[in-house]
Amino acid sequence: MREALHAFDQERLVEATERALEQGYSPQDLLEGLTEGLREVGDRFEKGELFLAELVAAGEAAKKVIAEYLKPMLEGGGEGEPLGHIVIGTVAGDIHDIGKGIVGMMLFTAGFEVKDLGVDVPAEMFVQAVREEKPDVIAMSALLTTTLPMQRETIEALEKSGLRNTVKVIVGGSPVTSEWADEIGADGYAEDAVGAVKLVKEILGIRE
Ligand code: B1M
Repeated sequence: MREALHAFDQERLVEATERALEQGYSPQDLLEGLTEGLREVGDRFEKGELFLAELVAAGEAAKKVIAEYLKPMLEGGGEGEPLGHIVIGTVAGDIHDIGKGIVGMMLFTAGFEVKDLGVDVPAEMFVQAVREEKPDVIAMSALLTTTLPMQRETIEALEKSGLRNTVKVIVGGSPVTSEWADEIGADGYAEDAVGAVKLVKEILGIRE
């Protein structure tokens, strides 16, 4: 799968995914592999070894495999009363959605109701969602150093609207750190999707 991602070869990635699933790898294993592969592709892009079109092709191939193979296998949640309501989105100016999608999927699988606002979500849209949906948690993803400040702006907009203390806020994405989360007054930071589920349970006082 990693080789197929590096070759931006969607067909080969699909074949490798099918083979890995036949061999008994879990969807979680494959998500981990895809994440690692995409990270390497990103590093090559950063070094100038790849063109943007190649970055796009690798991202599209990973999204196809997630949507068509892994997501249907993971969608076992949703039975009974949800453990809580989550609103998730990628902040304004940022269109990266693969990681956000995985976090949302894992939260759903764990038993939460998840409303996905999509990508490039302005602060006002998060505020409106809090007003209308009354979620327990807002989960904001940011993948660019230039869009990190939008997490802060969204928290500030929640404060201005008087809704900040009605909702917990968690942040994540590769440039996010726990120091950043503290600095902007978020309620928590998770490094990955598994961590995000743990964190949400922790801040909502849900015992494993
Ligand atoms: Co972009 N991109 N990209 N990109 N891209 C990065 C992020 C980059 C690090 C690549 C690099 O140069 N090394 C770099 C950012 C550098 C920086 O800011 N320091 C970069 C850049 C520069 C750009 C553009 C500016 C390129 C350009 O146009 N010149 C542009 C920006 C567009 C925009 O958003 N305005 C751009 C565009 C794109 C594509 C569209 C081609 C594509 C995105 C496709 C899509 O998402 N639909 C893309 C991709 C694929 C990447 C890399 C290669 C992979 C991202 C990814 O999906 N990873 C990425 C390199 C990298 O991340 N090292 C890169 C897999 C995913 C599962 O991991 O998203 O980290 P991740 O999510 C993880 C955790 O971070 C965490 O859990 C997830 C699962 O474990 N997590 C959360 C994420 N959100 C969370 C929220 C939480 C908790 C945990 O709670 C709220």
